[in-house]
Amino acid sequence: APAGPRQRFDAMISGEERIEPRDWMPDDYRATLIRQIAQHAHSEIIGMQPEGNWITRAPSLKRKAVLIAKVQDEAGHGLYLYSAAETLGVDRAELLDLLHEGRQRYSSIFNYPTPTWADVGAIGWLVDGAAITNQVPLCRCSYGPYARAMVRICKEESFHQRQGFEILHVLARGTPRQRAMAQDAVDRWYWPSLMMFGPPDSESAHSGKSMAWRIKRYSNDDLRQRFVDIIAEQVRALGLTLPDPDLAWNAERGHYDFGAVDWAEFTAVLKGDGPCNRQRIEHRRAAHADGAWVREAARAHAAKQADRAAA
Ligand code: FAQ
Repeated sequence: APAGPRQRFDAMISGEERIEPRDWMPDDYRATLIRQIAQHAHSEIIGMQPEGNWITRAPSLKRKAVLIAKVQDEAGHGLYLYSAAETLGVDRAELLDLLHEGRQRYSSIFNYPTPTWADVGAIGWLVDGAAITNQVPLCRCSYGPYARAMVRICKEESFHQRQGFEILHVLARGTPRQRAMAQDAVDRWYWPSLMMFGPPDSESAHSGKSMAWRIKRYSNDDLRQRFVDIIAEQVRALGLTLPDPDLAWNAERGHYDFGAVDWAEFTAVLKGDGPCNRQRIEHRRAAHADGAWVREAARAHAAKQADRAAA
């Protein structure tokens, strides 16, 4: 007898074939992808705010040009990701409404403030570094449009990570005040960057299914460990330290041990009680309202084109 759609889907997943928009897929596979891709897209556009804060105050013309390019890349990543989500049968306008109503999430990391220029360096090094660690395996995600979007995004994130590292490297070799500013930024971003990987595996509601469907390839804790192993080495090249007294090489495990993440802080940020949650969402809603005339103009233009084509 011919295989049913579910058997075909299962065989494609276990055979490492890509699922494409027109293929049959289980409802909960579709729902999981919409949740994760929308959250990822929202993170990219909300993630423009903390660094966007420094565009008008970047310390040189060159730094300003690089920062503008980086923030524009984030907008672009948001757009590729909304497009990937739309292949699953949702509309981006609907997803934005859910974000604005607080019914879909964005990454916890973007609820922290950027009081100094060194924060731009720390975001590039730690936040983009964590993002790459999480996203490289997503290039092999079972859903084709998401996996393909990730390939280009990862290339751009690598440039972002390098520019952040270089900012910190320069500051760490600057005046005592610049060095202190770099260390302070690293101290403030280290723990929140570890939280980006999500709750511990024992608390991760979606990991089991997402790993079975090959959306996720590694668990939250495995990726967090991989990231710590990388930054524990890189911080030495910077000549700075990580604010973690328990950070130590464990030869037996072949990994760095690290301290306990404050999961109560993570939960509070997810609930909306982080330092900048309200500001971020208000700014986003205002930006959306300010853009209403652009959407209106685009609709009017499309209608005119359609009329002309019909005439
Ligand atoms: N923040 O069951 P799990 C970037 C939620 S990088 C907020 O483990 P899952 C680049 C989770 O949604 C940042 N919420 O979930 C950039 C779930 O909520 P629910 C974006 C979080 O999905 C750099 C609940 O906790 N990257 O933007 C977080 O299997 C610089 C239970 O968690 C991505 O989104 C969190 N950190 O694993 C831009 C990567 N962690 O639905 C600008 C793609 C978990 O039960 C500047 N996403 N939650 O209410 C993923 O890989 C996964 O979704 C994880 C979470 C690993 C984040």
